[in-house]
Amino acid sequence: MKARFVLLVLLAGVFTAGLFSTHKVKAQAAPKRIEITAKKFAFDPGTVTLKKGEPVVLVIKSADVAHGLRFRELNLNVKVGKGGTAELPLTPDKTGDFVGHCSVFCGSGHGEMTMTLHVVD
Ligand SMILES: [Cu+2]
Repeated sequence: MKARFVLLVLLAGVFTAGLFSTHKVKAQAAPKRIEITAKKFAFDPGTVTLKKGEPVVLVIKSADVAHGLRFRELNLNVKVGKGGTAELPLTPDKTGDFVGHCSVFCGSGHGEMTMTLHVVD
């Protein structure tokens, strides 16, 4: 009984510490969240402009089947389930245009399903 109480207190402590650290991160600088809808066979918006060195989170929502988004050059890949949402945190460290492709086969137009990250200084 006593052991169980100690465990509860420990768990509560860990949980509280977790909450605090989350708040700290948010207080510093919450990365900008950019919502992108993926549907057969396009991403909307098709181009997103980012600033080099500025952390963002791409929030990718599927409006139909499972999709993915891969930026080979940036070594990034994320998969989105049918009707689901996935988050892709990234901080671009070079300028230029990076073309991402759908990385989950989704039908006849899959090969043309792309979007561009336009990274500026
Ligand atoms: Cu696809």
